[in-house]
Amino acid sequence: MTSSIPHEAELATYLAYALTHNQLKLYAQHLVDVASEKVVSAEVLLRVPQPQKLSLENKTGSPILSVPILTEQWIEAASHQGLIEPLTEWLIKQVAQFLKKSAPLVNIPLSINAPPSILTPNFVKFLEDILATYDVSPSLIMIEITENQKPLDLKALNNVINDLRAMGVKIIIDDFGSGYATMTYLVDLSVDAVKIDRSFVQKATDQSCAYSVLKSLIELAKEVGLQVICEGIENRQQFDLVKKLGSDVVQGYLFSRPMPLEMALNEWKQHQSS
Ligand code: G
Ligand code: MN
Repeated sequence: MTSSIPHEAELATYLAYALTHNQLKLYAQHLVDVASEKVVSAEVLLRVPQPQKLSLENKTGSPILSVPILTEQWIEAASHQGLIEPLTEWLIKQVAQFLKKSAPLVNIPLSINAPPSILTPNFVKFLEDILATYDVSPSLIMIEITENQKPLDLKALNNVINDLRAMGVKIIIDDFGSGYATMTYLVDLSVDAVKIDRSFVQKATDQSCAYSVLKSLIELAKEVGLQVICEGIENRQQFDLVKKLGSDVVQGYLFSRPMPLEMALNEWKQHQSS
């Protein structure tokens, strides 16, 4: 076994294998309304089994990995190796099937992470078709736009966003405040909400500078009429702080760890009846 970090092409090979062999798993993490502390939605998170478990071998015949690969690294590799589209289409199909199956029990909106590169007119068509096939309301779908490294055609992106919003899909800017194009996103894209990057929340309880930045980011988003989500809430102190600063919704280990979709469904059922 080598200890080197594998090349993106190797990761993409694993990912393609896992995708075609049905080995990818979807998890969900709750989002909670700040005022009522009730679950209002959930974020869908991809879990890729570590390659040792895929029993694949590299060219020299030995298992490749000894370092865990983070989800972000899989997504990066998929983006650069032409796999992000099939991956996202697979994910959307799974989500639509899950929403259809759970509809008689609970109706909880699910958010999906999508890099801007895949938000094209074809994507809109694909989503529309899948939702129609499974008879799922677009109001149960939210898209979290993650940031791209590459410069973007923001006008084209905003056209896609407008089409998605016209369908009833909600759009969230993910990791707000941390990307190089954050302010441009805010100015040029018409979205519903921002999710403030967890680094600000986590530093804000003991760093006055981070506190000021967090306060300003929340005020800025509210000023332009957006809903504010704060992520990475791990304790009551952080929750009380973002509540005081006006966050509408929170996500984090204080309320829920990411869990398999089926487990999340059971929790929602209990939650609804309590
Ligand atoms: O930025 P994004 O919305 O994609 O965030 C989702 C990621 O954040 C998931 O990988 C999840 O495991 C992680 N996460 C969720 N809640 C917490 C938390 O309270 N603390 C930390 N450190 N990470 C979290
Ligand atoms: Mn996200």
